[in-house]
Amino acid sequence: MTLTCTTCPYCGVGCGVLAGADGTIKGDPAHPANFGRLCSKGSALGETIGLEGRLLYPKIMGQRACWNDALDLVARKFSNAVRDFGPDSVAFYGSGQLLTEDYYVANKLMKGYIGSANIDTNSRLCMASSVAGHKRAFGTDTVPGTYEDLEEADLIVLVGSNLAWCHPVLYQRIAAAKAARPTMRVVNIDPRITATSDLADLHLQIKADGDVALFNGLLTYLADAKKLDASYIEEHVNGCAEAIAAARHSEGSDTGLTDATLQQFYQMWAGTDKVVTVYSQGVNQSTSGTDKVNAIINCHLATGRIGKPGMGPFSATGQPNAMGGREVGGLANMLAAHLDIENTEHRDALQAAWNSPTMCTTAGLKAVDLFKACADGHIKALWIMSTNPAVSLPDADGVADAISNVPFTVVSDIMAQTDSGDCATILLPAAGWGEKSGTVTNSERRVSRQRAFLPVPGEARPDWQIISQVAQRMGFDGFNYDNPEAIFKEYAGLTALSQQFGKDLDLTGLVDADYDTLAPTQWPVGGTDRFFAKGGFYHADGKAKMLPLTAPVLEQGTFRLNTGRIRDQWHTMTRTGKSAKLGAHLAEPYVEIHPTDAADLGIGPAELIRIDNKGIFRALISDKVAPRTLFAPLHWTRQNSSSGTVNSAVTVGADPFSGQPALKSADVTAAKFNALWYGFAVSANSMQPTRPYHAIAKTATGWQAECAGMKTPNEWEAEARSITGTVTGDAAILHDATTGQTRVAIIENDRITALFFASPTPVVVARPHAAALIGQEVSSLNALAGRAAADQPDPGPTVCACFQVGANTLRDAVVGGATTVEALGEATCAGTNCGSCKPELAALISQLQLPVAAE
Ligand SMILES: Nc1nc2c(c(=O)[nH]1)N[C@H]1C(S)=C(S)[C@@H](COP(=O)(O)OP(=O)(O)OC[C@H]3O[C@@H](n4cnc5c(=O)[nH]c(N)nc54)[C@H](O)[C@@H]3O)O[C@H]1N2
Ligand SMILES: Nc1nc2c(c(=O)[nH]1)N[C@H]1C(S)=C(S)[C@@H](COP(=O)(O)OP(=O)(O)OC[C@H]3O[C@@H](n4cnc5c(=O)[nH]c(N)nc54)[C@H](O)[C@@H]3O)O[C@H]1N2
Ligand code: SF4
Ligand SMILES: [Mo]
Repeated sequence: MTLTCTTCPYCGVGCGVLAGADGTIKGDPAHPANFGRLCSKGSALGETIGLEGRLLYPKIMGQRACWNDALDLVARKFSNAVRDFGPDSVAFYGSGQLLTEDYYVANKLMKGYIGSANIDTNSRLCMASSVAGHKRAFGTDTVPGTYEDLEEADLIVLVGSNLAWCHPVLYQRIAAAKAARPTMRVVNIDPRITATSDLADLHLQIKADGDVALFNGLLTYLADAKKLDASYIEEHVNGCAEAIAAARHSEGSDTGLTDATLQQFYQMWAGTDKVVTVYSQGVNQSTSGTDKVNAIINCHLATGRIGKPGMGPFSATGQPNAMGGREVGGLANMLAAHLDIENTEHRDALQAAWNSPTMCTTAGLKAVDLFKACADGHIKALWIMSTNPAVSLPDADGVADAISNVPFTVVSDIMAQTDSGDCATILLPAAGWGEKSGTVTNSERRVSRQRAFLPVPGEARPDWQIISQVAQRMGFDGFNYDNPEAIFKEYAGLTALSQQFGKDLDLTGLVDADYDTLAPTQWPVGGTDRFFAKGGFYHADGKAKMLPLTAPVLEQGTFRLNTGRIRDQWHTMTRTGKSAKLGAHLAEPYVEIHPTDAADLGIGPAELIRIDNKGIFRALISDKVAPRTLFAPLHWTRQNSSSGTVNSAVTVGADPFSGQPALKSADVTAAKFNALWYGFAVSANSMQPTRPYHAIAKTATGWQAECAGMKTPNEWEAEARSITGTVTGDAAILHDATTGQTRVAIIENDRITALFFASPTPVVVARPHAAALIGQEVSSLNALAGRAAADQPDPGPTVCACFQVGANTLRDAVVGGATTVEALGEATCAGTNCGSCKPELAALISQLQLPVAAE
């Protein structure tokens, strides 16, 4: 099998992948992001490239259409709206998952040809506060450091980052460096204890949004301990005294941490030169997000710990091309090549370079406002590309209504049915990962190629082509590209403007490079690999700015709902949801709740919790979250759950500088969902149970469904058939009158096609085992028992996705003496492929080796 050298389409680590058309996936040993490593999601890419559920031809109002009609209609509707209502009556909403080439042409069309800046992207939900913080401090949106810094640091501080689950290969690189050099220390700052905490020498369980106060405190500590770098400040930094004065002002602000803990952290930070502070959404997604970014950067500037090996602030980007999107100006408040909309010279130079008929003059609508403008009728034509806002934006139900309210909405996606696509007028089939070519830029400014290794299915087309074809039909020249290479070269050449205006982005060295064989390359191309060790900032006087910051007053509502990610799913699950392996880790929408709160609400283990009357979730009772706080994943949608779309319940404010919504802090109410019965089903058929509570997931043998109801069904066989989508076959039913438990097996041609378990209390059954019975020739009695046969022990819930090793198997191995992660790997294979489950293996080992109680 020939393998193609490409880049993973998921997180911003940007790992190199060797991929084959037969689904072979390997880490690329030569790629400087991962040196051959892959996490569980990357390793399972082969399971997600099948055509199941794909959108393969254009659809207008639900009906198949030809490309000609579809493109003509889109061009006509956008042109008409611009003619009748002006350029600001139309909008694009894009994504950090678009390739640089796609992104570049979308921006060019909106800003230089339509003449509006109404193009915002999901990066607004993701990186906007980092962008704003960088600009305030450095005068440019630049990540100063590299991945090597994470290995060279003596202290890594992770703030609002669950790196073990969200940037697993970076986490593994740190873990390996720490193992090789045990003096290296890691501090994790998160209101929640996470898989990442496992690597940490110190976990600061900070109060949500206590970060500005924490880093203000650090700044005053550094000043008092005489740890400031006076000569660096003198030569390269403005605003230090004001920043320290403001920090002193917020002394005593609430962080939720004890003085002793604070002192321990401050001493560690002050006493270690080589510090990297890594931050992600616990920082960005907050009403004080931009201030958090600057509070962190203040401490690095004040100590001159920036741009040197092993030192610096490091914003970990989320999406594979979050960084590339920022480079091509993919937000409503910036222009391509790091140029500024507010600057007339920048605008004129870009318009001249494009030779375009017009140029936007003011910033456009940011994501949340953009959808408000859709709701109130200002937007007449909307184009959503490569993102699923009806799930991922706060007030997701309001956003779905807003999209439906726009007279003409286009959704370009690879999937036929998504929550956003369901609200659209027209669906355009995009070529997906493996089928199209282009470039992405990762968190350390490294540009890598994505290369096609699969045929384009059906009538799908790459995004850059769809956008260019619409532009041409709107009567614009400047879009007659033959391939992504032509676009990349135009864009790389354009970064000369960035240089001309004294900015940092420089890809001109790639204009003449061979696109096909382009090796992963960091920008500035041919220049330094780190920024700012010797100053050289991008404010007018060349200096950086420390910001005077006020710590926010922390408010506690009834419950504070924190949201984020799980290890094995990617956002709205349109791709990772196809993998049975990935689905096995956590198979339904859940809310983590502290034991005292669960007791107060009368919620027992595995019962259901209702949030704000907007969502129903499985309760995961755990002391890893603080009392009065809840945590829920963002991944579930209306396609795979009845009410697991967490953003239906998330109504939040936004950061005043970046416009990034505070997705980590919805103020909600919580109550027990009083189900009368709980059910679990496995089936060879796909299921759409539509019960008051349900969630479906792919299994190796078909599908599984969790469900619950408010009314006990009259007839369990009918209920089982309806839920499992099984009309034919014989049913065997077992009902236990004392426990109220019912079991139904449906058997056809001596094979089990579906199993259904119902109970007045949460269903206890070995789920992986039940799924494994589908398609088997098993006596109906055994099937109804829902238990493993004696020679088939129940492996328990899956921990290792790659080798499908369950918690029971692991527990047995630990009890049998495998008391290190390595020994567990040898005994069970767990953790020996991608290593993403290693933090959970370590946690399991320490759980089972409880210290011997004192006499
Ligand atoms: N498995 C997986 N990996 C992913 C993704 C995915 O969908 N799945 N998505 C990618 C994308 S786009 C992104 S943006 C990244 C996000 O990567 P991360 O930011 O690491 O992930 P999150 O889970 O959103 O949030 C991180 C942590 O912030 C904490 N937090 C909440 N409030 C606060 C606070 O006030 N202060 C502090 N200090 N911490 C707080 C949360 O408890 C959570 O553990 O992940 C990327 N990687
Ligand atoms: N509550 C809460 N909400 C959040 C967050 C949070 O932490 N908490 N995090 C926010 C963040 S950081 C992010 S980045 C967003 C992510 O949220 P979204 O961007 O909305 O989520 P995705 O599922 O990644 O959406 C990508 C869509 O593009 C489609 N797609 C895949 N490949 C292609 C392609 O090549 N071309 C086209 N045209 N389409 C393609 C996929 O099928 C999918 O429908 O969620 C945000 N929402
Ligand atoms: S860490 Fe995992 S998801 Fe992120 S790029 Fe690497 S393989 Fe892909
Ligand atoms: Mo993100």
